[in-house]
Amino acid sequence: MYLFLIFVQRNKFYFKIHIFVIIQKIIYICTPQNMKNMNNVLVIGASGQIGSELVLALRNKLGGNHVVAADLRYPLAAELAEGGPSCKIDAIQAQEIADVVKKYNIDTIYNLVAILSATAEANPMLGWNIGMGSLLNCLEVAREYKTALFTPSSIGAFGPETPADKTPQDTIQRPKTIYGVSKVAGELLSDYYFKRFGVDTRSVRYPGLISNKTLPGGGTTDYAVEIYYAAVKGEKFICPLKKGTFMDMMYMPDAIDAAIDLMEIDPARLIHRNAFNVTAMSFDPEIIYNEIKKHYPNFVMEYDINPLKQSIADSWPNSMDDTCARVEWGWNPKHNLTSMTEDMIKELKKNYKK
Ligand code: AKB
Repeated sequence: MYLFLIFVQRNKFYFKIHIFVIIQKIIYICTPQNMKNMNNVLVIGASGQIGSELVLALRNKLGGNHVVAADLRYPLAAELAEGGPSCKIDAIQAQEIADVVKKYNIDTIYNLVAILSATAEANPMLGWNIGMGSLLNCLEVAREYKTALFTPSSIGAFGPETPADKTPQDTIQRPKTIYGVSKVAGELLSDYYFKRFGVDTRSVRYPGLISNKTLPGGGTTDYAVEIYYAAVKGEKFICPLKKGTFMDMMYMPDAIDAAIDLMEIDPARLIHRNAFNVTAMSFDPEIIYNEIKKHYPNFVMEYDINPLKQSIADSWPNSMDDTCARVEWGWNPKHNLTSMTEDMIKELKKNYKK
């Protein structure tokens, strides 16, 4: 009995966490569901890091003909062009979006058009014009044609004044990058269109996304993808961020689930809309390096700090609290650093031999 009490005492913290998670799940399961159907979906930015995987997942679920893949870069890669309808859309031209929405009787738009943080910082006007221009056009089309709209936000929507650890859902948002400023403006505008016009806008604040299919471009979290490529190719990795720089991260299959699950959930369940904190893991360069070294013991990483990326990373959270997403729409990522690393290496090995 005495030993049992010591065991309970030592593990009290973990018991509390388990009970909390179980209560969340019970609340979620017991609340009646009235799923929102997506019938015909338009993905704008289909060739990008999220889009190229989201289109395939949606086609798998809804059928190829029900998912239109659109991008400025046209024609699309064979995998996207062959599985269903595809077209060229310049998201800065509202009429081009409206024409496709009309033609295919679209009820849900995924607007994935964005210039990532580091690139946007090098050309702020471009970052703002592309991010806000495409969003405003999508919001207007969504209002006119009564479609739902998903537009990702980011951990970039937070800034140095935000609590860095377990960043709450509702907190200070004073980002110091043009990317972050446009993400906060996007969250506010999307909430505005919901409240003022009833447009069904929904969004998540994505952390760094790690994919084995499409490379990101110009983001602050890109190192966490590039490090896997270096390891599998047998190259030395030069890390642009300092040891101790913690950021939230997520494996792409979880990011795709988030984008689909949120758009399907009964709207009556949503207290928040734009945008939900979602995360799957938080690590610094040393932690991911050591995880990869379990597979490649001779893998070498050196540091050459990129001051722009470092300053951006320093202004972002170390780890977010995503309880609201878990409670309101059942967010529950499947991958942690260990399972992601195993899968990344397995998949990349198919294309790159050491
Ligand atoms: C970036 O690094 O800019 C993006 C993001 C976290 O939004 N990956």
